[in-house]
Amino acid sequence: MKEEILELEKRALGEIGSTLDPSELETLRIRYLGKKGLLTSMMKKVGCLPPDERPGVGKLANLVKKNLSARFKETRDSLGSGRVDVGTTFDVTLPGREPVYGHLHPITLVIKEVCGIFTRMGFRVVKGPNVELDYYNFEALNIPRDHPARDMQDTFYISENVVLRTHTSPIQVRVMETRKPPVSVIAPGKVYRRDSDVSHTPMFHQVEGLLVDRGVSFGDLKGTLTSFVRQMFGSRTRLRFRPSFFPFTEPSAEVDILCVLCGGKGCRTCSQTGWLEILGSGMVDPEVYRFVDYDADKYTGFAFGMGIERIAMLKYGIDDIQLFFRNDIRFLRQF
Ligand code: 2NM
Repeated sequence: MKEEILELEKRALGEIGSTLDPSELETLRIRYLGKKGLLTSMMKKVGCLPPDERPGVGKLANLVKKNLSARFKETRDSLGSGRVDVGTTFDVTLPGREPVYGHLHPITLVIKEVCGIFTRMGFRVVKGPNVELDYYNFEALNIPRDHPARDMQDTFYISENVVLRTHTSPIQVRVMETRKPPVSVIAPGKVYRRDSDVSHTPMFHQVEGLLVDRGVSFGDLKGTLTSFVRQMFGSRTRLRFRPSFFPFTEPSAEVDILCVLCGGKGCRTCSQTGWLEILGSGMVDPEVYRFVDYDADKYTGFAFGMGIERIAMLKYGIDDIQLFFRNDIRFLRQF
């Protein structure tokens, strides 16, 4: 009888091993271990054996029952509750699927690149509020009440004294108000203007910089910005400083680079001038120092500002600013 029990166990284990379905497994369990099951019936016959054989056979039968019960439970757990078809078993040797990686928006990438260049020169990145007081956005920057930039046409007014900042310069005013020179900061962020057509968006991005200390000259401005432009557009980039005007700097200069498209010959992008304007700059006007309580006889400094969308368009040869805001994955994934 011992051989019969062992033979039964072998058969049962084989059948459990080839079962792929929980209900099939349950049928199998009942066939072997149920009330009228094969092993159960065999155990009932132990009583009919000669007394000296009963303990040995009984012990073996109990052991086999325990073993089979454990295998049934184990197999049920590993099969789970759902069906597993022979055709959908896993091939653990298959290579994984490549995940779809996202990346930063091209505008964010350019902001990081610009800020990186200036932080390596010792500037510190500072932030400020997008909703700004008229005082910081205009007044302290020497933009008088009747200045055209104040016009309702250009500025989003929240209330009489509160606006969406039209540039990031108010950040620099706030820095000067709270820190004594020497200061050197770089201020990136969103700015807002009531301007919306093919070449303008009501929100765009700027990075501005400010450096104030004893003995800062226009030469320092030229050296710093030349270094920046050559890191940004290539070490052999030709550039020029062209006289300009801003209410908050005197003297002021705009920086042009030789047109990246026509190489200076003149084309549509550079309006036949051969040059592309990329940033504005100047020596901070002593008038601004009065508002922030800096001693204009002790300190001088320079400031500059650039539109990031424009820089990104020139750097990557993009002709439509709206592309940055349409979230078209075919455009975005190229950066
Ligand atoms: C520009 C051009 C020139 C500028 C000036 C200041 C401050 F606060 F120091 F007065 N911040 N930013 C500045 C100067 C900005 O953007 C085209």
